[in-house]
Amino acid sequence: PAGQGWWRDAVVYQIYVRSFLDSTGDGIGDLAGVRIGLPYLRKLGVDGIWLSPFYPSPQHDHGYDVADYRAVDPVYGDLQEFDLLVSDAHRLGLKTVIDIVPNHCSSAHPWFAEALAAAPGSPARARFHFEDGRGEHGELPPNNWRAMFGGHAWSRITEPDGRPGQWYLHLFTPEQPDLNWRDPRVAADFDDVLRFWLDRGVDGFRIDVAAGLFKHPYLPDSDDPEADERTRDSVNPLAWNQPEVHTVWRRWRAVCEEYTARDGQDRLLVGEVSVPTAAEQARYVRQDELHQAFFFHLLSAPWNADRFRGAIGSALRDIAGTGSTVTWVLNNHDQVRSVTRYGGDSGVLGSPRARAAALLMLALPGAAYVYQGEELGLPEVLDLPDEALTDPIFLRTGSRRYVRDGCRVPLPWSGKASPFGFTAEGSAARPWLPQPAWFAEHTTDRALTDTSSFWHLYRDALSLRKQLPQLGESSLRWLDSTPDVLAFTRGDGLVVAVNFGDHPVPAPVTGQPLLSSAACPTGVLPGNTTAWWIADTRTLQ
Ligand code: TEU
Repeated sequence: PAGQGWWRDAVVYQIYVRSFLDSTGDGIGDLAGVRIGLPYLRKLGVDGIWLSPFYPSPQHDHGYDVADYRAVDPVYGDLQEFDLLVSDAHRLGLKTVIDIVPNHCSSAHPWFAEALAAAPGSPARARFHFEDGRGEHGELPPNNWRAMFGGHAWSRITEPDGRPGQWYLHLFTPEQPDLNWRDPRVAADFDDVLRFWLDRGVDGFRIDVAAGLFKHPYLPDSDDPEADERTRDSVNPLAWNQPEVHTVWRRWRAVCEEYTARDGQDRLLVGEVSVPTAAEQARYVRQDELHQAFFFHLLSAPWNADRFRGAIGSALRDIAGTGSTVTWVLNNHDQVRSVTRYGGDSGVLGSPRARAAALLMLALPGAAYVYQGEELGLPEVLDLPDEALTDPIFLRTGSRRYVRDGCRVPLPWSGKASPFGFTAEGSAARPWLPQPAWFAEHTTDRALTDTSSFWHLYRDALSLRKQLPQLGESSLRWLDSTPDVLAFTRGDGLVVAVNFGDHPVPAPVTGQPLLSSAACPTGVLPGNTTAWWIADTRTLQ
């Protein structure tokens, strides 16, 4: 049975719990802090929240290394605190989506400890990918695959008798052993995990590396072993996107539908499906599989009208046959923040372009995710000292090129100096990543009082999404425009135009815009600006 589809055009706010708000004064955000922040999010006007992993974890990858799928890490709170958070969120009308990490667990998970203590070929080892090495003494890894965050995708263990022994597969860090989804116990255990959280009232799951899970059954060598490491994207066709993964999403969807059948509310499955094309991605979004998959091609497009048009066009085309909607995203906890990505050489264009991109995204048909701090126009923190960096990408490769700490710096809430209200007043602990002095310009307190802030732009756009029927499910129709401009209509009467160029162009419609990312003199669309108008669309070509 289909639920009411609340997710189809929902805007969900991604909370990186560690960096949202610290209620205990240890310098690390926590679930109680999230609870304190809920009224702020309600005021912003989002429909729900997605919580990054808060499970017990040695934190080798900030919780994407889960040691217990059914508990809360004491750093973040406990189950009782989680229950309070869900009920508060629901009272405020916010759906609650949690992150689930099925491709790998932590090497500190009891499953892995049991596997290490057991013999080669034992059932405990069968939960993972344990293989004998190549070479005369098994001293070489079983195949040539590389890990996403650097180095071999295999690590060798010491057998219980003290001798060097088998190798296990990890597509990320060695502390994140990949689970073997060909073992039926793995699927059964995850069914129980889903039910555990659904019974506690969650509205859905964000599925980590949802194109992972299954590997080629024979684990053959790859023709291009460095591909994943080079691009930080899942491109090794032997390690990702295997046809069997769809059986898991069907199974998870069936579990969700059981809950939907009871109360008519959809339980959402949103996948982080990193596959090369929009067409390939659409195969995961089906009536009996995932509801949503993040569309990353918009995020990866540079500030360029053709690239944005191409990304939007392919997303809309490929989703069309699925019965679902596109899931747009401009920022997340793995990517350089949009203000910095679009900044150009001097950086000054970053803010106006990120505002324009936001207003464009929020005018597109479908759902959208907003990453914490995006609504404050936070730039990436690029100058964190090496000693402060915690991202395993940096720790393993020594290169700052793909480092993700800069988009994870704790949020500024108030005041003129660190910790900017992030950490409880009077605590001696510093935020787990240092906040730059210029965060003072981006506090929520300032944003709320300054009507020209990013925050007000997001708030106004979210509120218009609720008021304007055109911004529901109606389709998008492109209007002819000059090369640097994207213009389209939504439904009857809403006209949206984005000027990607630096120079003003004539607006496609006369009259004042309903909402714009920068001040628009009548009849003009300034450079690096998006505007929305209500117009008589019959007069437009
Ligand atoms: O990311 C999956 C993933 O494929 C990443 O390699 C991503 O492409 C990269 O971070 C971009 O720089 C997910 C989580 O979002 C990430 O935070 C985790 O580290 C990773 O899975 C492992 O669980």
